[in-house]
Amino acid sequence: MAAMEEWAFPARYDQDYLPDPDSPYWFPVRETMDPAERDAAVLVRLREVMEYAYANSGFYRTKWDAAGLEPADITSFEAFEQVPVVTKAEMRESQANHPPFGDYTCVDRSEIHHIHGTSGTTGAPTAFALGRRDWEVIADNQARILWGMGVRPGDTVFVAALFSLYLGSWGAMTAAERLRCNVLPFGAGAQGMTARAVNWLARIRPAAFYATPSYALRLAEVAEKEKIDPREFGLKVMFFSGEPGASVPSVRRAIEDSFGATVIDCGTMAEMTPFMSASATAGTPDGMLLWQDIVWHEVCDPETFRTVPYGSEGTPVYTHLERTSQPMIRLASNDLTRWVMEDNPCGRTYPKLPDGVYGRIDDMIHIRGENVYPTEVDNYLRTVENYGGEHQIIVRRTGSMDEMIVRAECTLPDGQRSEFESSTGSGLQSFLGVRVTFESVDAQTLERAEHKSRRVVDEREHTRR
Ligand code: 8LH
Repeated sequence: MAAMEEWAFPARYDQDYLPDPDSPYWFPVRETMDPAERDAAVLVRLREVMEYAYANSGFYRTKWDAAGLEPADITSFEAFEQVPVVTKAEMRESQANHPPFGDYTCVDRSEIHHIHGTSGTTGAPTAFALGRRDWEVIADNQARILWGMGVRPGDTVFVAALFSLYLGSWGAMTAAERLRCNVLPFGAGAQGMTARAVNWLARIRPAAFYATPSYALRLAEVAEKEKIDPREFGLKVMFFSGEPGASVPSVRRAIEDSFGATVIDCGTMAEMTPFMSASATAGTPDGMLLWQDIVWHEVCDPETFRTVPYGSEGTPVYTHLERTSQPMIRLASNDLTRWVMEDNPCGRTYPKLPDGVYGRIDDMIHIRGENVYPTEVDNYLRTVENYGGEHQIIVRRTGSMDEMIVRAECTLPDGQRSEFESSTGSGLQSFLGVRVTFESVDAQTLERAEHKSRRVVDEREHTRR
């Protein structure tokens, strides 16, 4: 077997490299090799990354000393699964005790190239410090993944996501730059910006587009108001991250139908940038492949953090194989997914998340002994005629019982909605398998997301919200 291309730690990629224009792969060996051979190389790498982190970060040294393990012990994946996971709470604590970037940061402040952060409005934000060298490696890795999606040098990439603390937009932009695309860093979130985006898209006709799935649907609505058919934008590929949607069948279909483009799901977490390491490809456009030679993805039991067998559901746990500034080693995502290992039509030998990431464990609604994912409500409502495109899920405690109220927009005038309400309510109830109180409101009255949607209002006292 030929050697894995540019496989070294710390990583440094040839910045002039571009694949053969006819190749669907950026690195044919790394992407199509026997997975067992790739895993063997990854195991050696995991030890190297752990040695690096042990030598350069008080956080990991203390954590692993307490667990009684050291990097040299990692001689098998079973041993690696004993490495305790890192939680977001630990990172916040580390940053509080070792401000501003925490003692899991392994490089000097002078080497930091970008600072990003969590954008939540409550609680202390977490800062992401990305090294100069890491930034280059991130660009290279994600350019490779964009190549896999079918984006090519010279293509215009329209980035319609927030350009501030959010890493998604910056990650898409640097990747497109490395790929020698022309980038339109349009952004999102300012007053009137969506209507302007519609006009720019119609004028520039980019090949590729990046945003959150909710924002793409919002854009389609605004285009309709502006009397522009989004198909006229001529988009070839639309890639999405940040929230479930691109793998939710009816949401995916709605985007494909509106824009006439291939929809690609990607994304892990900001901490894990290059976050596109879970991504579909042009040849395998459904679900997400796990690019195991960029980030090591495990799908684990949420209690034990041991991997679950292929075919099973669990929570993703991520490990960087190439980052040196804030390497994440077994970062617990708190998300939910299912993984499989099968032949991928694109020829890449990576495992796959066939249904994407369905949502966060914290966002799952537990109602009368049943679990409901908010994305299931979305998936159902988008198949209903006269649905107005937005909804809210209210979870309330009445006495000792939990109650779920779904409030959905309807395009019919008030007074002509009784059939819509009764059939959608009962349809939703049988789709979810739980009792639902269903209400309708006028179309265009619920708030649209400019970034990630937040549709659940959980009024129960005992919940974390
Ligand atoms: C997703 C997905 C997806 C992210 N399907 N859920 O966009 C990628 C990065 C930059 C990002 O969004 O990071 P952030 O803000 O830390 O949020 C991470 C969470 O977002 C992740 O844990 C998931 O819950 C969600 N997410 N991409 C479903 N393709």
